[in-house]
Amino acid sequence: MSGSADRPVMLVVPCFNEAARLPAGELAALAANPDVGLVLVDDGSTDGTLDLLNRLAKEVPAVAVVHLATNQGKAEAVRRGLLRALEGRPEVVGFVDADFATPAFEVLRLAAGIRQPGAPDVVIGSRVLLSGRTVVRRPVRHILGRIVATYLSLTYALQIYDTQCGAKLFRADERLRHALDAPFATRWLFDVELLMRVRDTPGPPAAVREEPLEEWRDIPGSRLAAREVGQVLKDFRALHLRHGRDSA
Ligand SMILES: Nc1nc2c(ncn2[C@@H]2O[C@H](COP(=O)(O)OP(=O)(O)O)[C@@H](O)[C@H]2O)c(=O)[nH]1
Ligand SMILES: [Mg+2]
Repeated sequence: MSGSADRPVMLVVPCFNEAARLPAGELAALAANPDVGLVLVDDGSTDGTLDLLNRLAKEVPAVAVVHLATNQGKAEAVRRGLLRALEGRPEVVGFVDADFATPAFEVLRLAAGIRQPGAPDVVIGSRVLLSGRTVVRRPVRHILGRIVATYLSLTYALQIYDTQCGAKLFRADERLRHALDAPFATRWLFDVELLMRVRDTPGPPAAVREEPLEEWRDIPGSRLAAREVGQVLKDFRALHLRHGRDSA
């Protein structure tokens, strides 16, 4: 780990072979906010991502880098980044995909929402194609994504329209620390596993607010390759084994 980024809002960006795709402008837009720090996690990349992240951390004080020597997958990359982010005792932590399909201004809006008095404990972005908003998804991904999100929400009684949007923010409290103690059983459906862990931690119920995004764009170059389909199926099974008892 390098750099010292600690700020009230700490955002984790998992990066696996992102050297050609990482949008410097979006990172700069986030890091320009004096309340925001970034934890960029290199997930065992083989394409020069680590050098790029280290250069950024040298140039921008609000950027820290976590280096995972071997590829662990997005779930573990995010978990390790969040654990690093929590070390500085921020108010809020969150994560966002390296392609910034959720643009920086939207991430900042979600962060502002969770810092208001009486705000919820968790704020998540939601890709709802409402009139007047820009939500651009390829039809096949849109349909498959809707099926997966609807299934997960109903099966685990989450009442969340879009469980899989890449932008999620959390109040940095003990409940979240506890939820991040152990590695996730899932590799791709970890968002749902994390939300269930937060929900199932003893104490007052966590308030979750889903925020429809003004703008979200599917960015080409998804790192979720077709060969990961088998892993996604394994994730469904892992969720079922651990949380089947919660089924509605
Ligand atoms: N595919 C993949 N992505 C990873 C991994 N580790 C971290 N990531 C990051 O997880 C995010 C996945 O987003 P993306 O590839 O756009 O997937 P999408 O959800 O299909 O659009 C990116 O920021 C990746 O760099 C990994 O092992 N595999
Ligand atoms: Mg993407």
